[in-house]
Amino acid sequence: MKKYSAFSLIRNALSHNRKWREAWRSPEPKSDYDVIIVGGGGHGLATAYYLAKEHGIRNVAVLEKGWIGGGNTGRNTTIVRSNYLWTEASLLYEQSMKLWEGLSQDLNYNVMFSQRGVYNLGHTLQDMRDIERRVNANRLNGIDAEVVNAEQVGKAIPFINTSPDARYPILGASLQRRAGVARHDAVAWGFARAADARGVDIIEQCEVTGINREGDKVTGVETTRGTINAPRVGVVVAGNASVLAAMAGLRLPIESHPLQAFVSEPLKPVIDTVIMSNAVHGYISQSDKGELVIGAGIDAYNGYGQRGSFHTIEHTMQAIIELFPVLSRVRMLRQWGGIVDVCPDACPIISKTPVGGLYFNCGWGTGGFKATPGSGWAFAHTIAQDRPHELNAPFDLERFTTGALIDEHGAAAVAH
Ligand code: FAD
Ligand code: PYC
Repeated sequence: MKKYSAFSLIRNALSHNRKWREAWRSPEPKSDYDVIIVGGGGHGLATAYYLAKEHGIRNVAVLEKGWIGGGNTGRNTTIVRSNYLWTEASLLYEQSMKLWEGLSQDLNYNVMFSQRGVYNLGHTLQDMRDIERRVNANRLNGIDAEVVNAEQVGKAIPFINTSPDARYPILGASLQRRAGVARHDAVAWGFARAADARGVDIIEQCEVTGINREGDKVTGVETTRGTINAPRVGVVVAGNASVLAAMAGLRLPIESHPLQAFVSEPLKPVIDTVIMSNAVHGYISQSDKGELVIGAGIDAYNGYGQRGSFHTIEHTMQAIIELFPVLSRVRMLRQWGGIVDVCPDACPIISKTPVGGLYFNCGWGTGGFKATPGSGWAFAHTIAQDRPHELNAPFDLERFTTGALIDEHGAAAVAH
């Protein structure tokens, strides 16, 4: 068996991929579908998968202007947690967490979900009061959460600076043990393969350039590969939501910002959990390859560039070295950016729109990776039933006119 595997590895390595079986087909677009999903990130692919799996709607196209997972799905720092403050948000993220917990089995694809815990550090008495409030709120909603003190933080996280003389001394943290990280590319590929297996057409290199309507109903989209018709269109394009909304004559309460991330040269295992600090403004984990995965806040200006400004890089590095002085001589390997769409209440929109058959899923800001399965699951329900599921009803567009906002700036954490 071993001999065969080694031989097969060499044969595949020399085949220039020609004999590899494609994980999903690359079909030509048909002229008509029951549902079009615009955007082949994790959320769009998950929506298509759950439309087929949960609602039996298989005549579905996912239209992606580049390659699947090439947007924020492939650019994020992979933190998954459900410790939001308000019941509406925490139940939505917790639904996602439950789906994460069975996702590799469900997709028959290893998404490398690793429940290594997430610490949100507290550095002031007010931080600790906020942490206690959020932990209590989480527990009331049946979500695991604990308050730990500085000594426990120091024991669990080698090399972290717990000195009381630090600029922002660590007083404690919230800890969600079921939280962690997942492999972002694998999430896109796993959903794509599983959706394709259920009949969904995934069409890459196909940019949507217009949204067609007759009166107040959507009829399909214009694309760089021609007109494609469908009575229902779901738009899930992360940092481009306002651009797509404008194509349908809609305005969204969204601001687009660059958000950066960084990885270091690979190191031996030094950090086996995820650590975030709002006060020093940085977060860190370690990938399975050994790279330290680092990030901080959005770049303050609006923009559609998938890059960021130098002073944010400097600020992030200062924060990490303040928490981990021992890392000061580690070399950084790569930096990149994504575009994040932020709503005024730091919560997403998963909603019908005033245009019949047109649905938007957007505004996840800096925190939508963790929501990928739950978002797709709820959006699929909204499209299939033409009404929101009770879990995403509070995230309707209407909240911006009724005033029923759900302020999650605190739990959106470091990145806001
Ligand atoms: P995307 O993956 O961006 O997919 C949208 C797709 O739409 C793209 O592939 C794009 O090419 C396509 N598209 C756009 N316009 C068109 C068009 N006209 N026609 C066709 N296709 C189009 N979240 C967390 O929970 N945890 C984290 O640790 C985390 N870290 C982050 C770090 C960074 C640096 C960034 C940028 C984001 C981070 N996020 C994190 C947020 C998270 O990445 C996003 O919320 C989430 O991935 C959004 O997924 P999506 O599928 O909606 O978007
Ligand atoms: O939502 O946990 C999060 C997060 C961390 C970094 C960016 N977003």
